[in-house]
Amino acid sequence: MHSHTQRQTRTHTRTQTHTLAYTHTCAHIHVHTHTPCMYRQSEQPEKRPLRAAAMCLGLLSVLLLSGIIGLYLYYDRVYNNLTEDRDQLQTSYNNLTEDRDQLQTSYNNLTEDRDQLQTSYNNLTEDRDQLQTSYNNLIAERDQLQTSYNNLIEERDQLQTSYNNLTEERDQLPTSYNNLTEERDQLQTSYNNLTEERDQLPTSYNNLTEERDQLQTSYNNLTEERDQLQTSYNNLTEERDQLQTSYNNLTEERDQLQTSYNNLTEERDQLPRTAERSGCPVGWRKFDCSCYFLSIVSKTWEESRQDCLNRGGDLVIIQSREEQDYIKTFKVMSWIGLTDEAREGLWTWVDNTQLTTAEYWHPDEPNGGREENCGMIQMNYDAWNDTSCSAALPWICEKYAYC
Ligand SMILES: [Ca+2]
Ligand SMILES: [Ca+2]
Ligand SMILES: [Ca+2]
Repeated sequence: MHSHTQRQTRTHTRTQTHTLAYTHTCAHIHVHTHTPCMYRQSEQPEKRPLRAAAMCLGLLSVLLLSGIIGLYLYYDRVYNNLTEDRDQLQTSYNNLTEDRDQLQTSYNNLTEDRDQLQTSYNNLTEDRDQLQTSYNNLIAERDQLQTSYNNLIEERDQLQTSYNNLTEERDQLPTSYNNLTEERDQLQTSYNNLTEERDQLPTSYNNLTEERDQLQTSYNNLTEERDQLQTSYNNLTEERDQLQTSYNNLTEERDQLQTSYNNLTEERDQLPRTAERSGCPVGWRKFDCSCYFLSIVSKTWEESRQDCLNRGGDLVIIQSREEQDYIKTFKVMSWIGLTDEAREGLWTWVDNTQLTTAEYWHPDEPNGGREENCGMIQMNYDAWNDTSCSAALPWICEKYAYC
């Protein structure tokens, strides 16, 4: 109905426009041309435009009135329609408001539910994490239990083996028991024998202790003797070494002396007249009215005397301080012709004269008694000492010369 009303409005407006255009055409002709509307050239020229204008105004008024009425009807209907639409809209608005409030309420409820769900979700997540941890712990415990179970299985198998071994040993035990009983009886017999021997042991122990003490004493004595022998051996070894050295030195000296002797013999043969002029043989030295010979080797007192006798003299007889001082210049510990071999304490020269003075003896000499019966030049050469006649010493011969 609304669109029909609009269509009527447009048709009415088009008709009104056509009418206006027609009216305008007449006015136009009248205003812009000096030629008047010549429909009726018989009418008066002063009344015709007014009439036409009145007619146009009447037509226009009719047309305007009809248009206003039409518009009034049209807008009244439109107003009713709008009012109806507005009420419907108001109703819809109220419904929508109510729906919005319900939706707001639902939204709030949903928000609250969502928050509760979020809280529940967080709690569940936490519970899940705890469960995961517990699960992991359980897995670890299960693995440990599995390991323990395996160990227990292994131990059980070992125990089973041990049990089997023990069972076997138990079955063998009666036999072992019989053997042990037999051994025990033998041990009892041995024990009785040992008891008897033990009773005899104190006596044996005492005997053994005594023997041990004797052996200890013998051992100590042997140890002491061994030490002494070791010391003696060491001393003997040292003495032997010294003797060997002395022997070597003496051998060397002997060789040198032999050489000297040969040289002197040669000189003696070449100088016989010189020796004879001095009044002493070659190799002898002259002092006062005597010739003196000093040996270059060592012999016993008796052998020395015999050598002097062979040379036409005898062991030296010291009869004065001057002669003693001369003998001192020889600087040799040597035999002299004095002895108490025939009678202890009675010192006699080799010419059988008796010693008449003691001034040449060294202090405390003579002191040898029957052990020392021959006189010698003492170690400082200006006094005498009595010593064993079998000792080996150089010697001094004396024979008288012309003076
Ligand atoms: Ca003399
Ligand atoms: Ca004597
Ligand atoms: Ca002496």
